[in-house]
Amino acid sequence: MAPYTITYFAVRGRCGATRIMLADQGQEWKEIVVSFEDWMKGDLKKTCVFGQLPKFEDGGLTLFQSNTFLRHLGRKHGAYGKNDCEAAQIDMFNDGVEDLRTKYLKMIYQEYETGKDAYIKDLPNHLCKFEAVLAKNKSGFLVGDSISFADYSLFEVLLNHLVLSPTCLDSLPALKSFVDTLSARPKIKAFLDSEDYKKLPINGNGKQ
Ligand code: 0HH
Repeated sequence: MAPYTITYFAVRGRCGATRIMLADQGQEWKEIVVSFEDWMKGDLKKTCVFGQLPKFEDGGLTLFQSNTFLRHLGRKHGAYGKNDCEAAQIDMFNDGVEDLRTKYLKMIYQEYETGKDAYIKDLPNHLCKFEAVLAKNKSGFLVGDSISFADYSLFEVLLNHLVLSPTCLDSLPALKSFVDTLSARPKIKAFLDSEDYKKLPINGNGKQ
């Protein structure tokens, strides 16, 4: 039986990075898909600590907050650095990715028609920060010489941005190489090629 369960709407949304991480770590998981109609009944919402999905279960442990899922999996599967200093840096970069994800989601859900062009124009100012980190570290990962949960989160946010603006990495060679390398990891490649991944829209409002 799969040890992990994700309960969420039928989107990649805030579980995109978790799913990619689970796939790359060779883990199996069960998906419970919640329809808009079922969610609106309110019973499930009442059981969610912050009144929102996704929910992540690891045996008897129930978690909410998507970045918490990544941290939990990072601890369990050796993707949280080699020591406390690396772990702190991984937290820092994951928080940086979260800042970018939040800006992206605000644009997608609240100002797609009015704000998309300005968002794309401003994007290099955000992406160049990650470009500098990867160019300096040289290992191909954000921190140290092995993959961490922050790498999966950055990778997934970049995949979404490449859909929004296919040329957004053209002048950012370290980020381009990062995406190419992670996309080619066999278990990630198999997952990204799967119907399970492809059938889900990126966002819940059809914008991407
Ligand atoms: N900080 C939380 C995390 O990272 C944020 C969770 C969140 O925003 O896990 N949850 C949203 C759904 S994510 C939620 O539960 C966006 C996906 C939208 C897909 C369509 C949703 C249709 C259902 C109405 N939202 C529902 C709510 O707040 O009642």
